[in-house]
Amino acid sequence: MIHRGRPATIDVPDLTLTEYVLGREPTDGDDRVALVDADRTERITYAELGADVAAVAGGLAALGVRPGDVVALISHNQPVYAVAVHGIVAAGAAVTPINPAFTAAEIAKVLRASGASVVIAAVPAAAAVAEAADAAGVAHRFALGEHPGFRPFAELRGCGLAAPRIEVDPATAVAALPFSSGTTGLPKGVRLTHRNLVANLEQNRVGWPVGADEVLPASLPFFHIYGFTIILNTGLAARATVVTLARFALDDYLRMLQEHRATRAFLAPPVVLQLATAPAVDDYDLSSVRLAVCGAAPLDVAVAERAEQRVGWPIRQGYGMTEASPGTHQVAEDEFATTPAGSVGRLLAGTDGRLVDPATGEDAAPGEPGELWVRGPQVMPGYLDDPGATAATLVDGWLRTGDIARVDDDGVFWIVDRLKELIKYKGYQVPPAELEALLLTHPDVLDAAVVGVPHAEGGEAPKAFVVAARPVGAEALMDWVAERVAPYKKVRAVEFVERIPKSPTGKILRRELR
Ligand code: AYL
Repeated sequence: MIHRGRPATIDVPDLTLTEYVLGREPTDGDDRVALVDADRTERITYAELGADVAAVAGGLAALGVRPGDVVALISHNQPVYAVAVHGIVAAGAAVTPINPAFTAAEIAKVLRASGASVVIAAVPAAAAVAEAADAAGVAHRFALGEHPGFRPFAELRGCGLAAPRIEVDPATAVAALPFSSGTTGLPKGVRLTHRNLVANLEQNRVGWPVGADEVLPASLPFFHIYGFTIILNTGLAARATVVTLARFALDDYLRMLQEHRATRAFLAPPVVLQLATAPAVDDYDLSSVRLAVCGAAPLDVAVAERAEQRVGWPIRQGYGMTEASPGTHQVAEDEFATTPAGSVGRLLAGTDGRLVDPATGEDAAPGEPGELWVRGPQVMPGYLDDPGATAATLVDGWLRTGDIARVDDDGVFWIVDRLKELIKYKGYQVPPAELEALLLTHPDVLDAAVVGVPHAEGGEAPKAFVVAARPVGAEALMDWVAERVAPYKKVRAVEFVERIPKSPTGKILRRELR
């Protein structure tokens, strides 16, 4: 049975992402604030944004960047992030967003896999980026500020060149190339076309329209698809004001909501947990916020209800994945009161869904849970350079989500379990295969398997099962991993075992370990 979104179809404007977000009309004369950081040290108006994006696109084109090229952007949230994203996209290139907490080795992997020809880095990440760019052979380096060995991004922004006239087909050209491990294995480049991203912005707008007078607090990172589409590009396309927070700390976040009079909130489950429990919540006036969305990992209903009581606004879920730009489900604003906090709402406009019995590959019986498959204009055409992973993930035009869902008679969905091996720590993707491969390079490790286990703050955290060649301490092993991965990927528990349970074909039996 195929479930349909509300409405079942949607018209997707035939525009590039930047044309859609910034408008085809010039923004000069629009002096309203597009972006400001929480401390009000950097502010960009819509007029400046339009002019700066054009200049950056012109500067990148002068450097030789052409449609089909990839530019890496490695930064925490700050107003200039939007100038970089749309400068890259307006040059016809794809932006590959990278977490600035990555180690040099992790950054180098993404630079190599994406084929980036230019990197743009925030200053705190610049040392690691320089090492990674050396290793990956990326010659063009810009810093969002000043850093030795990097040209200042201000040179591009102030170059005075006009945006190039580019020939890109929004339906096929890639605008963003985020990395995701999807349902299995190592992170892969997710090819999101202009049309995918424009479609998702349109789809979200149907049930969740943001007005030009709104203030959107951006505490979730723009390098993750949630921050990229649902906050940054949604806010700019609406001509609202986006307020950036460089890194999440509860007090800074609450102060931002209060001082900037934020109109809605974008949450992930660990933030909801803090809103439910931290005493600081009572010290701030949060009355400007009307409603909040939560996504990226399962939300505990009791925690959500406690948070709602304390903050005074309703919290309802959105759901999706990087491969779907990311939204596929959302509780529409006008259904907040009638949809329980545990539900992810309905399929978005123009999105189809099915529930498939993972054992048989047939549709699940009515009323029964099954693996959620989704289809719509926001779904990627495939991974970069990985036909095997693409074929395993996209089946007859359907995206297999690797999540188990159920749906009620009215078309309202619940995510009830995760089938895929992916671990989510604070909503961030931790691919077990990456930690397993790393552990196997440790001289004392013969075999290893990593699974997600419940974790108070993170929701879920990686635990390693290890077959040791000789006695080695759990703490020592965890420290060794911690030196080699971004903090959110840390292994947080170790258990030594005699052997790793595997199928006859050598596949790790994670369910048994869990
Ligand atoms: P990725 N409940 C349970 N699990 C979820 C939820 C949710 N509401 N949202 C995302 N996930 C899990 O690529 C699920 O396993 O994109 C899914 O396959 O980092 C995986 O996270 C995808 O992880 C919004 C607001 C989407 C946020 C998002 C998050 C996208 C995360 C739509 O409106």
